Amino acid sequence: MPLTHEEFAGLTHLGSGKVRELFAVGDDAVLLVASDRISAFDVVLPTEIPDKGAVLTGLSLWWFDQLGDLVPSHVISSSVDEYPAELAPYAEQLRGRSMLCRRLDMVQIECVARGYLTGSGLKDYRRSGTVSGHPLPAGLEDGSRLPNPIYTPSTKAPIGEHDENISRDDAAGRVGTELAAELERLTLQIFGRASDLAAERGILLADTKFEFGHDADGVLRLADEVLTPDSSRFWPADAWTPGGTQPSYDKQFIRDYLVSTGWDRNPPAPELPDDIVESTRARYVEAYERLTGISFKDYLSTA
Ligand code: Q0N
Repeated sequence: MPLTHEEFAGLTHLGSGKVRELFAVGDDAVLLVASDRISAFDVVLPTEIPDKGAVLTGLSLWWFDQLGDLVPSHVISSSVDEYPAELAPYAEQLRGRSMLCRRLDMVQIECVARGYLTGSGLKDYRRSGTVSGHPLPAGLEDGSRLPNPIYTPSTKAPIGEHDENISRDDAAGRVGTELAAELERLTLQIFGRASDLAAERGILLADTKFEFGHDADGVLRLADEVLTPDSSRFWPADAWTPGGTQPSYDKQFIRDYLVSTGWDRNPPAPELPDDIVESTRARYVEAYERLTGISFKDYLSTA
């Protein structure tokens, strides 16, 4: 069954991403739900990838666990059987793909770390030689590894628009000097730990985006989903060749298929054939299993 917020008619809907939904649970909690929807070339496709929402949720939960000594997370529980009674009617739609989280006061910037140059970072570099005010060496190409990972905060753009990289001074102006410094420190520390671990498992973490917020006690917590292929660029390490677009760990079969159809990249996108759906599903499960060392079936059986 497809997942849209209409299926959770009894809950207070707080917001939607391209492929995720956020609901209020009482006054102090939220429910983050990851659908099986997928986007490519910035368009949500009409075909879902079975279990994608569960894979991304399972990965996020595993990372929150790995990072717990660096920063606390917003997660309260991901065991549907422990959720408040008002969620019981939706238990089977939520199992594996949802997280009950503390309701935070969200920091109003996106915290991005980049280990490799691509996307908006590459665009800014080509215009100015810098990204978020970091001067970079000359001669870098699409996919180049940066001398050191950099922190490139950005604005939170409304859906349909793109986040804009901002300087660290601009970030400090928006959130305050002290918090800006803490966000930078945490973002680079988390990114360093995660990219080392992923690289050991054959996956390059090109860049990633974190969101933070403060809880009712003023404690800064890591929020949203983290270090998933939707919030990050995952590249297969064995195919990395700077100087052009790198293959995507998760979406490359879909991109190649869509290009082969001659689709002009304007909505609506074409439906995906079954073999593309199945190979993409397998890639997501493979990413989960490679990174975590846990079988995806085992994850589902504990959710
Ligand atoms: C929150 N987002 C961005 C649309 C928005 N724990 C939290 N408490 C309060 N607000 C948020 C969180 C979290 N995480 C996060 N907006 C508000 C992410 N998307 C997710 C999907 O729906």
